[in-house]
This record gives sequence, C-alpha cells and structure tokens, in this order.
Amino acid sequence: MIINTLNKNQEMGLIKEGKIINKNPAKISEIVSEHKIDTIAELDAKLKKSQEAFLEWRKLPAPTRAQYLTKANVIFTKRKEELAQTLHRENGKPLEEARGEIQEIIDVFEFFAGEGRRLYGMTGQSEMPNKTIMTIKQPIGPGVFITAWNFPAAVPAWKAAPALICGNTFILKPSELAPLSGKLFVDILNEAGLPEGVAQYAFGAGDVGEYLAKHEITKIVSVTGSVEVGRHVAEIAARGFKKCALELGGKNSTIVLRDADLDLVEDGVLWGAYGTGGQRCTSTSRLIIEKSISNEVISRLEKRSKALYDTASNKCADNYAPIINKKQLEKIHGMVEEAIKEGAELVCGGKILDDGSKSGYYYAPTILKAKHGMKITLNEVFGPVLSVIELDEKDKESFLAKAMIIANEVDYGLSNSIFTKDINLGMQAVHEFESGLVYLNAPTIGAECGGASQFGGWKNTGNGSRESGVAALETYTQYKTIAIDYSGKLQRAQIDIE
Ligand code: UN1
Repeated sequence: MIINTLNKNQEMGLIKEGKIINKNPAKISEIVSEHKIDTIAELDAKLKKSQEAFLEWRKLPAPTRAQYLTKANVIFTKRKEELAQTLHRENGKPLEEARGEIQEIIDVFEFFAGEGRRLYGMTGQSEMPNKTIMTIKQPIGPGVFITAWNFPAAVPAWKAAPALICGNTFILKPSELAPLSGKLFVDILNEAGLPEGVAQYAFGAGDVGEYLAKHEITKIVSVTGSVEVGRHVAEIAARGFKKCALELGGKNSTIVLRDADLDLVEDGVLWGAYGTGGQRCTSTSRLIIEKSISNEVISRLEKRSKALYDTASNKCADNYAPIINKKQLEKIHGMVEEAIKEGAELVCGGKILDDGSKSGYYYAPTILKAKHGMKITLNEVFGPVLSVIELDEKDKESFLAKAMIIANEVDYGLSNSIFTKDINLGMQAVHEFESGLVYLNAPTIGAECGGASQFGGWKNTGNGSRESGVAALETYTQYKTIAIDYSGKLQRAQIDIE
C-alpha cells in the first residue's frame, strides 16, 4: 500500500520524499488517494506554525473558539454523505457504518462546542479573610495526534474537538493505511476559518509520528493504535514530560447467563464480533456462556455468520467489512490456524474468502469453541473471529464467578458486556469487570460520545486518559490556581506563630 516510505526504524534525518498510495480494501484495483510524505523540513515548518498559531489561539475566549467548531459542523453536516462515501472507499467499512462515523464527528463537535461555555474550574475557601482562591483550566500547547485506520474520521475528531476548545493547536498524523478522511477533516476545519496553523496534518508512517512526538515544540501526544506503538510513544513523551493520552488494544468479553434474552444475544454478539469486520478495539472477541444454552446460541450465530457471505458467488453482505490489508488478513488466519492446532474447534469460517486476487481482502466470519487459556482467548485478533468459552456450572452465581475471572484475566481492559435479566447479577458484573467500558444487555462496541460517556480503558488499553466525553478536557488543559488577596495587607499562609 505504501511505496517509497520509510522503514520504521530508519534514522529520522533520512526521511526522503515519497508517497502513500491508499487503495480500497474492498476493491484493491481502486486507488482512493495519494499523499506525499512530509520531509523533515516540512515537518519542522508545520511544528513552527503550530507553535506560532498556539500563541494567538490560546488567547481567544473559549466561546469564540466554539464558534469555529460550530462553523465546521455546518460543513461536516452539509458534506456528510460525500465524506461517508470517501470513508467507505478508503477503509472499506460498510456505508451505514461510515455514515455513522461521520455523524460522530458532528456529535462530538456539537458537544465540545458547548464545553466552550463551561470549561469549569473551581473556587474554594481561603484560610484568610478577604481572600479568594480559584483554579482555572488553561491550554498546554501544540499537540500531535497519531491515529489508526479503523476510525480515520471520528477518532481525529475525538482528539481535535477537546484540544481546540481548550485552546491548543494540533498536527494530525493519520494512519498511512487510511489517510484521506483525516486530511478532509482538517481541510474542513480550515475551510471553516480556523486561523492558519491551528489545525494541520502530516503524512507518513511511524517515523513521521515519532519525529513529531519527540520534537520539543510538541507538548501533547495523543495516540490511538497498538500497545506496541502506545508504549513507544509514551516513553518518548515521558522523557519530554509531555502530556500523553493512549487509547490502545482490547480483548473484550461478553458473558451470557442462562436467563438472557437469546434473540438479543444473537443480534448483539453478531454486531459486536463482526461490526467493522471485528477491527475495533472494542470488538467482542470472547463469548463466555453457560453450557446449558451454548449449543442453541452457537447454532444461531453460525447460521447468521454463514449468511454474511455466499461462497458460490464469493459475495459478502453489504454490511460486512473487508480486512484492511493482506498483512492483517494473513495475521488473522495465522491466529485461527494456531488456535485449531492448540485444540480449538472450528464452528464456522476459518478461511480467507478473498486474498485480494478477486476483489479485496475478506475473511470469513469465524467462530471457534475454545478453552480458556488458549492464545486465541488472550491476544487481540483485530478481525472477525469469536472465541466461545463454555462453562458448565450448577447455578448462575457460580457461573458468573468463574466467567468473571476469565473475562478479567486478559492484559487489556477496554470493553466488556453481560446479557442477563437478573438485575442483581448484572449489576454485580458491571462492578466487577476490569474495563473502562461496561455494557448491560448490549454488545461491547458502539460507545456513545458526550458528557457522561468517557471512552478509554484500563490496564494495557491505556494510561488513564479518556476521549469523547468531558474527561477528555483533562488531556488538553493544565490547572492554574489564582489567589486574590483584597485585604490590603500582607497575609501569610503557612506561617504558624504561637
Ligand atoms: C477504536 O476502535 O479504535 O465504541 C475506537 C466503538 C468505537 C471504537 C472506536 N467507537 O466501538
């Protein structure tokens, strides 16, 4: 997909001109876009611009900054269908998902434009008379956003909207596997009249992201990607004492109790496991289910999985996503083959439907019956593969106790869900899951944005930062405490005269 780009480990000073060629993973003969990779000189110029723009942008009142977000939203709304069509071609996700993703930009911008009239600080009580103490939030500086290909439009918006409303500037380094949606996103912000240099993009592979993250001008780094990339960037950020926000992998479970509504389970697990071709950090990767209902649920899921493609005509359903590239396709297949070798039983799928020689990269929706502890039940697949773990226990309570240990044994902690009509057990599970997101009677994917909803994970999924809700403001602000003494005399704190 990329030509002439750099090896990740190549020396920074060796970045040469080259370009990214982005092909439609559903139809690889179609070139969607080409982007010139930034040279070091271009990156330096962008960083300088970002710094200069920050010095002015930070001075604007937040409600004024909000007006730019609102203006941009008029354009996002007007061009929604066109942006969705582009996204659909760029990373192959089904059109209905692409439309939903563009809508997410609009929603997140609407939400954070509103924050421009809040951005609350706090006031407190001074120890002294005629003195007031308050704490306000202020911006930090130029940010760098390193984003993934699976949500190339919404995820940049999750980062940009809070960053901008708080008074920061940014350079987006979109994934080289899906760079166009990020570019269009930034172009629209500029079309909405953002002062020059406030919102920029840079193209390239990991080395470009690394250069930007390391640079002394950069004060915030926000990453959506793999644990490996996140750890590397976090180390860079730590050396420079930069604010760093990480949104990394997941290995998410759905637990199903015997009393669950099985129609809901069928729809929910199917969507959770196969939405975006299982290429979400929130994808349902493990189904932990009571033995007494597992045969029925597995056979329903098997039937629905097989209906997503027709082997004879080699056609997939319109709402079934391709895999982003051949490397990922082979990685997914390798993990499934290894699981079978380890003793997992293949229920359906387990094969490459198209390796790109017919049209695009497609993997069959796959269900495996696995035993907990197998690698497939512990490692992130990032593909349409569901591992089912059956447990035979005498009652729901003992099943849930075991299921919870299995759900929580993974290194990740992004999203888990439970299906049950038993409100007591359901709520106990909600409290016991070790993850940043938990769903009751709903799948593990499809987080909403907004005030009460904070997107992010525990354990290796991140470093405590949150996106798309109010908690995102923490990433993009620093506190300043202001003490105002109107007593007219010197009042000393921290002095204790007997
Ligand atoms: C990601 O997969 O990297 O909640 C983030 C969801 C999506 C996740 C996007 N919004 O399923």
